[in-house]
Amino acid sequence: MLDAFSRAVVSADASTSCIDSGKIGELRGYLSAANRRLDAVNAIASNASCMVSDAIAGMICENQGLIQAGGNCYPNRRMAACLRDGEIVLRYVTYALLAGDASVLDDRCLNGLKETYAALGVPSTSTVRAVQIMKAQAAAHIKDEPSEARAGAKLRKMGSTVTEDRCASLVAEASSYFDRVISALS
Ligand SMILES: CCC1=C(C)/C(=C/C2=NC(=C\c3[nH]c(/C=C4\NC(=O)[C@H](C)[C@H]4CC)c(C)c3CCC(=O)O)/C(CCC(=O)O)=C2C)NC1=O
Repeated sequence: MLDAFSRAVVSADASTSCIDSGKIGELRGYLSAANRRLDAVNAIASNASCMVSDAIAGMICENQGLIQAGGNCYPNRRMAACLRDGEIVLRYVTYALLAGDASVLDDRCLNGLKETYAALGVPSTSTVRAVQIMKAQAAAHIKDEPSEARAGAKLRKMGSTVTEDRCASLVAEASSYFDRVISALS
């Protein structure tokens, strides 16, 4: 498992070179935006159970066969496993976002997951749909712009003071980790 710093060391070592100035600049950027990164992680982590249940509910609304006999969210045992998997995926995405590196997600969550799902008959297209919903939710929470129309009375804002770019680079980075999950399952 690597983070932004150990990744720089491992890559430099692989080419027997020193850490170049471009890399140092990137790491300096990681440090100077560290508080924003922690806020982004917190925005996801403190909304996680709501995000997961909403994403899985949305996935089921769009494909109700999942909760009927023969569907992979039926019976309750499978429904529970599915919710748990949604939570696992979201948790590993937050770890990657904190570390600034995808290796923890790759090694400890995605490695072999496609094969496990194939063996258990878990439909990847449905899982991908739930992950897409979580990706959209995460972007809204990191930007601290959850949609009023969709959240209704449950609308919850983190109170971010960053207004100029709504943390666009962290939204893009988090999105890339969700995309990684999607491509690992596709
Ligand atoms: C730390 C990393 C880690 C991951 C990623 C993980 C995934 C994982 N999900 C599993 C099962 C499962 N996963 C699902 C998930 C779903 N079914 C659906 O229809 C939906 C599309 C989807 C939810 C989005 C279900 C229903 C099962 C149980 C399948 C069965 O036992 O028949 C299993 C088989 C063992 C078990 O049931 O616990 C594993 C290993 N376990 C881990 O330790």
